[in-house]
Amino acid sequence: MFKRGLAAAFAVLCAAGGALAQSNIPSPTLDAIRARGQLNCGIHPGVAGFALPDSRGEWQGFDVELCRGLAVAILNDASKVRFVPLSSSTRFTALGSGEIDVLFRTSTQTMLRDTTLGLRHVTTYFFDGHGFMVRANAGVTRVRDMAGATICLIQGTTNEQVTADYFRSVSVAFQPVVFERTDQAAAALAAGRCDSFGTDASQLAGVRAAMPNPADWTVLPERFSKEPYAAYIRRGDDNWHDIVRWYTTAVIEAEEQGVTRANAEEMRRTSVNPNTRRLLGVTPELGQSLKLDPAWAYNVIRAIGNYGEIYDRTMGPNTPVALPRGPNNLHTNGGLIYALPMR
Ligand SMILES: N[C@@H](CCC(=O)N[C@@H](CS)C(=O)NCC(=O)O)C(=O)O
Repeated sequence: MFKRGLAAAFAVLCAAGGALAQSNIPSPTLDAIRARGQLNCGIHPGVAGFALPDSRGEWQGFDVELCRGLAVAILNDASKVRFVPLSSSTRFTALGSGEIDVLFRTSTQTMLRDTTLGLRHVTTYFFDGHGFMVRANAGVTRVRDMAGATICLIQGTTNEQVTADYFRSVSVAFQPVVFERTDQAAAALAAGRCDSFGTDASQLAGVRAAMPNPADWTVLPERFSKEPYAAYIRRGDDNWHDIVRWYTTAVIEAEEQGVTRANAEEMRRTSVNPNTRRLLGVTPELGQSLKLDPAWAYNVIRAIGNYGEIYDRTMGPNTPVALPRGPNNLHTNGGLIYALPMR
């Protein structure tokens, strides 16, 4: 009897020990955000679907929403976020120098970024792949046939290397024309200075949607790389890592559980499902483990909705970007989006 009691006590300690031990370690990033009352969030300077100011000058897009939601998780206020637009080539140094707390900026996770920049990438929130856009009447169907083509690329991106690697691998020559900004590359493409624009396919959909006549442009169906996006943070702040990681997971978990902006309040009141009660903070352990309000994830879902709602609003079929969910569907619907267990 006594032995069994002891074993049970150890089992409880084993399950919760990590969280209890960690809650005493401070997070310099979280403390700084609380002290200034605002999250500094690095975003793309302008691509439809991820981050683009609307006609009232308000930032809209998937990455923008993830910034707003993180501000809600910490400060319970979606307006307590300062958006810092960053080019591809300056984004990681801006993060390293402390100008931003987190980077939600169409940033692919790669091994060398993870191991050499003094940064950490967090949880995959978007699966993409490199593609090429050409004029619809160019008569091109296969990228391999673009021998000698001039290709617009953006400096400091994975896309520069992916393009060079591909053409080298098939021993075909091409001419890179490298720009700092997406709008410069799109303008060069429209003006005929490049035969093609090579970047992540989701962003090509955004660039195409913003062209004066989108039907003039085709995103070729081939994909040349894996471009899984995650938030980036600085190394050495494990509690901040936990917050960004489990915040991103909660947005996905909400969709898996069918918790939406509209029904979150009712589900919080009535659900008897322990997973839902934990997620929505009816029982407080998840928030406690992150040193956040028990209602942190509930507040997030009320403010920005679940993963699918954010997707639909920013790049879904009823938006100009109109990107099919494909790999960004839940794993239960044939996609790759999968929340680690929140318990
Ligand atoms: N996923 C890629 C590329 C991301 C990306 O944002 N590419 C283009 C956009 S089409 C860009 O950087 N634009 C720069 C700008 O407009 O400042 C990476 O992590 O390197």
